[in-house]
Amino acid sequence: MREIIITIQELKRKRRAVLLAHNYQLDDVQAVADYVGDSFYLSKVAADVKSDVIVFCGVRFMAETAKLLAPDKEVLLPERDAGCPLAEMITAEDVRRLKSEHPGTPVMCYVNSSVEVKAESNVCCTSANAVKIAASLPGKKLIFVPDGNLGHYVASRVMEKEFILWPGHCYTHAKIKPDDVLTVREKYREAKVLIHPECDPEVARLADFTGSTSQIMHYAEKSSAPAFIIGTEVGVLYQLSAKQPDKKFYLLHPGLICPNMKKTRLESVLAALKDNKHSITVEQAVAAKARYTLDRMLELA
Ligand code: CIZ
Ligand code: SF4
Repeated sequence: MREIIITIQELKRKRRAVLLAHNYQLDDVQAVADYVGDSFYLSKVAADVKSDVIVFCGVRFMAETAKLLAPDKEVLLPERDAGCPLAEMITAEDVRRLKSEHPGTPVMCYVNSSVEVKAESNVCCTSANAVKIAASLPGKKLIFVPDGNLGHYVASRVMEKEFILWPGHCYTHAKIKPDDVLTVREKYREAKVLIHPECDPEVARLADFTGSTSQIMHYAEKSSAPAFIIGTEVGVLYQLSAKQPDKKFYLLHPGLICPNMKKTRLESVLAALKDNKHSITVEQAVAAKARYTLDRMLELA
């Protein structure tokens, strides 16, 4: 075993720490983690896990979510600048304006959002549970922020409601164009096309299946198809190929690499454990409201 991995394991034991890694992390970071999954699964782990320290290998909003759900634990984000541009596409002020324009309409925020935006919202969601939660909310109207593509997807599944959408998007997923799908379909005729709902709705429309990373993995596991074209970040290929070596997985677009997710390396994880980098704090003034929004998601999902 590589020396760095041995040292990480030792420090983990010494500090009573667990490593959580998102499905979009580098392969060797996923390999060393105690829990790997999507943000919904990792939120539940953070809320329940017995440890003193959580090292969150992901991006800032995920570590902040863990801190909101486990306020007594030390939550570390190994790379301080690992952010999510989509989460930064809306401010709490924008949400307040939307609410005043649509009085009484509930606000559902994607977990890819700041603590302040969560605090202004009524319920949070991830891509794995957004449809279920939207359908379970009372009323005929819903404000959905900040991902317009995911919002569009949810609206297409919850037809009885009117959706007020925000034009946020993920640069990585937005790279895929409908022509890319048609080209790969032509090349790999036997393959199923699996797409993340952060992609353009025109792209999602061409998919055999649209779902979150965990749902995409589940679909590929259950399907008898020999090959799959994956329309989400490249990190998911690690687990897909490791667990199903007899099936073929092709990335739909070479640009499906999230630069922020890829900032965390084994060296960052080691430094996080050694030097307590970077300790996450959330503003007390908004923590309780944001936590309520997350609790509501965990109840309804
Ligand atoms: O919810 C998540 O973890 C993200 C960012 C993607 C997905 O679909 O799992
Ligand atoms: Fe944000 Fe997109 Fe990266 Fe996910 S893949 S963390 S939505 S920038």
